Amino acid sequence: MTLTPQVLAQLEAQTIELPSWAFGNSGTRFRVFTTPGTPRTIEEKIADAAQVHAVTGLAPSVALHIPWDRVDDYAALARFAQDQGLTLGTVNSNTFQDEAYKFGSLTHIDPAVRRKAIDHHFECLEIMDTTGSRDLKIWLADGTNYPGQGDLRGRQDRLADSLATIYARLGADQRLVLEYKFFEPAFYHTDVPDWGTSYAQVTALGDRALVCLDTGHHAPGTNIEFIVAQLLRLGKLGSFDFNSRFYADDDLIVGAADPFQLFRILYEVVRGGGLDPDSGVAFMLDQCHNVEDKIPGQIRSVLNVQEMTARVLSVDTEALTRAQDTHDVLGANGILMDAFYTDVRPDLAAWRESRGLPADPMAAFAASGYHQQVTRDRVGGTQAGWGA
Ligand code: PSV
Ligand code: MN
Ligand code: MN
Repeated sequence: MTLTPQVLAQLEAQTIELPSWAFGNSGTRFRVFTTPGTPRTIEEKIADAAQVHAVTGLAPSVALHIPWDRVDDYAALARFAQDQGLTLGTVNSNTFQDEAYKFGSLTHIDPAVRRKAIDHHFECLEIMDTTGSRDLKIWLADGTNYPGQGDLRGRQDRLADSLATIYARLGADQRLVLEYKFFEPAFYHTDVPDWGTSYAQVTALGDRALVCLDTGHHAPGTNIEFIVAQLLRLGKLGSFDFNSRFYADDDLIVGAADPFQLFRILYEVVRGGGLDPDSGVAFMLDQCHNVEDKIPGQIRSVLNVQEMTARVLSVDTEALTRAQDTHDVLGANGILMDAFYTDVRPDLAAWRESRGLPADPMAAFAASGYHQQVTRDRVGGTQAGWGA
């Protein structure tokens, strides 16, 4: 075993929240491919998420997206999740699919549209009251396509007002996390493009407002781990939306495109105390599976995060600090790379088995027959899709 009992104890406390929308069909603007057995309801999405947790022990909660996952009875939904061994987690608002929001939502020039968007967030908070969810996640599609189209400064001011109105409604145990994204669907400017803007806006709100970092929302070449280090230093890193990207906001399996980047990000998480259970940093996936099977896609994703966390936890931090402090440039780099290149998979498989989990969760799910079963059962109705 290269993983010490101390490392394993830290890994045991790690949880990663799954996005309900990962289980629906999704695609690009060119085509949404369908998969037999895809859920038609939020209950079916939760049942699929439970499969991920059952074979990994890593994913005990599911994030909702409203209105995609709107139901009449959220208490019943929470009970349903509980029966499946899960809890309902972050509630994601959605002000990006309504005609009224063509020119903005929380930033809109028209107070009636802003009111509508604020009321939508109040609905999300009421859902959270019922489900016991802690976090309200806000990502806005607000922005403009052409220079001069809108007043950048006025939009920031209106955003601040709208967010303050929402923040004032948060329960004592609830938090608001504001996600940034530098482009898309608006192309010239977005109203929360970067961590600095998100930080400025949430700092003005108060202690229970934090930044959400979606790993896919940065320009190519951005040093994301530096942002992680800075936000942890400032006490304002609320949550992660993990995924990976090659070119745009691809929402691919975390750690698939650039495992080393995931390692570097998680190194700063650990370094900054973000893995400590009381740090308040929430680990979530925000992914879509366009051509691969969805449940195995989610299983692979949480395992990638766990595996990379294990490698990070095996960094010889004392030796690293010594090398850094004595300006041993290549020595320090070598210590980090040694951990990155350590294959922890056999250790993790053995540890899983020792906890009553399958050594190989991907194989266990494939052998379970669940996919074949839901393919037979889920006939009729409309398969869930990204945005429905
Ligand atoms: C926007 O690109 C985003 O990352 C936000 O988190 C949304 O809630 C999510 O995608 C929806 O898929
Ligand atoms: Mn996201
Ligand atoms: Mn995104």
